[in-house]
Amino acid sequence: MNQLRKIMVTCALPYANGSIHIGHLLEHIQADIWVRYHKMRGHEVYFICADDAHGTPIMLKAQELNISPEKMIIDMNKEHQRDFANFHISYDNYYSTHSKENRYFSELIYNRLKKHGFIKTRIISQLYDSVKGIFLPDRFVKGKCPKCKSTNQYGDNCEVCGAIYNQIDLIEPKSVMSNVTPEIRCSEHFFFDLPYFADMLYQWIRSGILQEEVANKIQEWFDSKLQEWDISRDAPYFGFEIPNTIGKYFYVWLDAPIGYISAFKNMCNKNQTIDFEEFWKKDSDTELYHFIGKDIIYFHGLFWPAILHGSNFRKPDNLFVHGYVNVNGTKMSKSRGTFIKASTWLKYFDSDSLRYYYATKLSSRIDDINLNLEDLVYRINSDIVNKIVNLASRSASFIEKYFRCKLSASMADADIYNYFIDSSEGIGKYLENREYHLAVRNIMNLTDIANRYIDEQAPWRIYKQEQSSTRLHAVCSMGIHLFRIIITWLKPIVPCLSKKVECFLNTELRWNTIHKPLLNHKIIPFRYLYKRIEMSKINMLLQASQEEYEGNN
Ligand code: NOT
Ligand code: ZN
Repeated sequence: MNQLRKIMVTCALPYANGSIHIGHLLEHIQADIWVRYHKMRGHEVYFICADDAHGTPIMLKAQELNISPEKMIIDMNKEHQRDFANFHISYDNYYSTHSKENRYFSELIYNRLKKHGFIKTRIISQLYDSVKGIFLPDRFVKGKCPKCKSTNQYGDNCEVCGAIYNQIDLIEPKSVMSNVTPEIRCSEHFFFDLPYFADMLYQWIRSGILQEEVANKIQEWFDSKLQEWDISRDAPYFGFEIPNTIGKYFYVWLDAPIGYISAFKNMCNKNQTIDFEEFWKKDSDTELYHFIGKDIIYFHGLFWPAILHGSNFRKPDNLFVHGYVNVNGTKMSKSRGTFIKASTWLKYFDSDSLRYYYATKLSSRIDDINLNLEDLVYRINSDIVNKIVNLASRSASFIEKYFRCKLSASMADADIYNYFIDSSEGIGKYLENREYHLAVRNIMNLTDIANRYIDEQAPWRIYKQEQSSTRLHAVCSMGIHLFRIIITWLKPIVPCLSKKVECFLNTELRWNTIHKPLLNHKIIPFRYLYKRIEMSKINMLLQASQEEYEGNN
């Protein structure tokens, strides 16, 4: 028995100004499989997330909807929680960064950083939209790249030549919102002294824990020298005001990751048996992992560990970084209908289908994942329906008809059973290492072996020759035994299907007890476990998804 661990797992906090879509779901499904697997193995795991509720885009979106940001983020939070629940993402707490706990920890961390001299102030020049009355975030201003002169580039970096620059260096800048030429205005800003933490970060990055691609990416930023980080924004801003200032707010990216801490704290408030300190104190021997997309490595690989270190909290043990989702080979697109919302998906397909398909694609690498919808339908029908569910149904029918739903008292083929059990740790290792595609491939190979066993033993032939003999009983029970092992392995991936199977097998599927076959065990009459999915739904899904955005852009 391996040692029991205490683990915190987070996903990136979704912004509170948009719906959950299949791009988000890749990450939440990836993390959920990992969490469910570790919980199944008996570890103490807390799975935490929250809405990222602050910042200019959220403020502007609320204005556009003509409601207060407070109201908008409450509605969004409900919607997000509903969508995640419908995909069976098993959060232990889902909170919001606009919370009293998050204000408390943001202030605490800021005050500690300040006390240690890690916060500097400086006057900077910024682009100001005098029509809208706000300083423009980098994504709200476009102009010509100061380096390669490409047009239509955002205020932070050039998508053509990759140059990183300051928004005031953009040539012919225009506000994306009002299309006016912004003015340059000066204002005092607060900076976090990231360069001070260079040595600590270097060690953290090079300690060998990070995915190689991630370490290399962070290394590039190191090579171009770490910069002080602007953590303040001027009013009007939706966020937390910085203590002892007037009209200065914490930049959303400061309080967003602190949301991990405060969502955990909020859970501890609700469940007093969890010890907050044990998890977040500097030398905690619990584990902390952040599942994130490759676009936010910068924040989690540099600022976040530095801020935690500088304010006397523990650091993450690792970042689990994934790539983006492409649909049918290209970037998700609203006009093509491939920017599919979680709720739209569920009108045409079930949640397990997406979970299973993503699992067949996910690895520990940061390559993009291609969601090919035809391939998905094909894979689900072929793997889940034709192979897995069929294994159960063809065995169960005899057990039900001739043996009063009771499995045999002895095992027909202990060698195959043991071969399956011997594969278990290997499959577990693949799940642990986030090589889900290998876990699934392995499980499907074993499913083929199980089906071949039934094909060769041919219970229908046995029945013709011997009627309801002991051999028929043992062979069909064997099919059910192997089916049980297979679904136990798949339980973290397809929770809905496994729940139905638990009902059918009249037992809880537990990783640590599958080595014991269900001898003499009574099962429930077989009902359909998973319905074949239809190719014709694909176009309906894309169409519906496209319509949702029409006139909405
Ligand atoms: N809302 C952000 C995004 O990119 C993620 C915030 C993650 C939280 O969707 N924090 N950090 N660091
Ligand atoms: Zn350029």
